[in-house]
Amino acid sequence: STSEGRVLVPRKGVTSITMTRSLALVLCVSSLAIAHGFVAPAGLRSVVSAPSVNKLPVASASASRLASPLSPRMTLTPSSVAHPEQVIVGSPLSIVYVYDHCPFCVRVRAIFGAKNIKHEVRFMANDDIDTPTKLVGKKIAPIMEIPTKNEVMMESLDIVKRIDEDPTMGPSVLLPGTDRTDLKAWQKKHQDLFRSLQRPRYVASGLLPEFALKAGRDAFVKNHPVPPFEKPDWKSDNYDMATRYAKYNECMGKTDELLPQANTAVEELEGMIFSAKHASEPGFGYDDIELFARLRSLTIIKNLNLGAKTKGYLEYMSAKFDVPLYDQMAV
Ligand SMILES: N[C@@H](CCC(=O)N[C@@H](CS)C(=O)NCC(=O)O)C(=O)O
Repeated sequence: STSEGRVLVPRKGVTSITMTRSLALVLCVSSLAIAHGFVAPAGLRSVVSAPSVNKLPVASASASRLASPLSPRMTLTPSSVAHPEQVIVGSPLSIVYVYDHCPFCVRVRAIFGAKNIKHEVRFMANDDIDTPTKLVGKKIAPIMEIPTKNEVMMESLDIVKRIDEDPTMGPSVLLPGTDRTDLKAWQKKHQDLFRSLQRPRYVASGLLPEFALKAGRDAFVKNHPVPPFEKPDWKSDNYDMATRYAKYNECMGKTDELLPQANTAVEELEGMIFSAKHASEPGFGYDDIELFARLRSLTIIKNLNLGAKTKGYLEYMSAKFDVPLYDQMAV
């Protein structure tokens, strides 16, 4: 059991059924709320935790929504962030094949959002080998397809460049990257800490599309070690799935120890972000694509104290890139 009362279980049916029911109820509550105008569609993720959802009557969910003010993200979207005119390039639309949690995938979603290019986001299950293999010959995300041009691409930054520089998709919006070694060093320094916090939470949230089914969760847990394990050892026959899930649960159980460390780590970001509208002094560009994609993952960590500047940056970029944060489904 975790400090949040969640358990990650590899194969037993009980948790899966509970999760499925919870998800169904959450979707019902959310769509009801949306239908009544209480919640913007992005608020679909304002979800109560899995153990308590069964106890929550629909009426009280709606009532609490009414009582609480709109989050800044929801009020920012229409009013404060300028979006270019929507671009529609042919039919069928361009498709991005992604996992929601994947920062490389967020880069690609971000450039489509920043240029306001109408596109389709196709979330793959984490164990889906066929879809990516048919497109590019291996299991990888992100992949971008422009059906009208018979074009398929992988490599996130190549895709970002391809889309940013295509004049048929509107004028370029990105300034070159400024080689932010400070941000890269920050990320490297805290990589283990954030892996320990984020990886179990992606799976435990129960709401990321790539983990909707047990097979997707199993594939992720099998392929992504939690520190201090190294990938080859973790994936080897030295461990079975029950052990791997047990290690994920151990990480969740260390929340009280890890969260204060994470709070200290994110304080360092405050001095590295120039403003909500651009992380680097010259202006909005590749640095923001890369930084937002990385920092968005922090928002899956419930009770993480992001500084005002970092929070403002994430909320602004989330609206500009049209990629929602995890705030309201944080675990
Ligand atoms: N250099 C690639 C890296 C992409 C990448 O590593 N994607 C991960 C997902 S976060 C992946 O697909 N790994 C293989 C797998 O999950 O099986 C890019 O920038 O697009």
